Amino acid sequence: MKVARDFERALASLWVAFQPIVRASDGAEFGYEALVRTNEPAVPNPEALFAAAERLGRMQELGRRIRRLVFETASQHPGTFRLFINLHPFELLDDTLLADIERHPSLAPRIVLEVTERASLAKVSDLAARLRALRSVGCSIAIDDLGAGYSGLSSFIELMPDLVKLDMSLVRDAHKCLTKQHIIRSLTEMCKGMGLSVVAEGIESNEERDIVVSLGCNLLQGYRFGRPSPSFLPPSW
Ligand code: G
Ligand code: MN
Repeated sequence: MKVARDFERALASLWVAFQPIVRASDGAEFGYEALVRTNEPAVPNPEALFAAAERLGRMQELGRRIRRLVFETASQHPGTFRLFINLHPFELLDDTLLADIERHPSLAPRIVLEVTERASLAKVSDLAARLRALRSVGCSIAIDDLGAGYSGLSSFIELMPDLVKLDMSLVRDAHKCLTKQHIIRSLTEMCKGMGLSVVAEGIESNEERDIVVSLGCNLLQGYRFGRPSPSFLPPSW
C-alpha cells in the first residue's frame, strides 16, 4: 500500500525543528515549540504525516517517535527554557506519554503540552484523570490554535489550561483590523482573569508584534523572532 510505504519512509527521515517563544516584557527566550518535519516528499507537511498515521492506525507510534527525538535533543542542550510539544488528542489516550515524561524528571516541569482546538476531545476517556496525572509530574497544558474557528471555548472547560496560544489567523494584520483587535483584547483579558498566559502565534512583522503586546499578550512566537530550526537558536526581538 502506497500510504504505508510513504509513511515508513517519512518515519525514517523524521526530524524536529524548534521555534523560539519570547517574553514580551524583555524579549528574552521563554521556550521553544517542537515542530515535526520529514524529508519524505510524498509526506510534505505535518498535516499529511498525521493524516497518514491516522489512516494506518499508527498515531500513537508517531507521537512516541517524535517525543523520543524531542527529549534526545533537549537533554543534550542545557537551559531552563520551556519545551512546547504538540499533542493530538488521541495521544492523550497513550499511557506511554506519561511514562516517557517520567523517564525525564528534569525535563518534566519544563514541558508544555499543546492540545489543538482543531480536533475533538470527545473520544478521550478519563480526560480529567489523564490531565491530573500529567500535571502531577510537573507538565503544563496549553490550548493551541485558539480562534482558528473550530470547537469554540469548550476546550477551556475540558482542559483547564495553564497557557493559551492564539491562532495566527487572528494575529495576521491585526494592526489593520479593529475586529481582530477587539477579539484579541477580549480573549487576553479573559485568560488573564483566569490566571493564564497568552502566546500570540505567527508574528511576522513589527506592527503585528507591537499591536498584540499593546492588547495584552505576554508571550510571542513567529518568524519575526525566529524560524523553526534544528537547534535552539536564540530569538531576535
Ligand atoms: O498548529 P501550530 O500552531 O502548532 O502550527 C505551527 C506552524 O506554524 C508550524 O508549522 C510553523 O512552522 C508555522 N509558523 C510558525 N511561525 C510562523 C509565522 O510567523 N508565519 C507563518 N505563516 N507560519 C509560522
Ligand atoms: Mn502548536
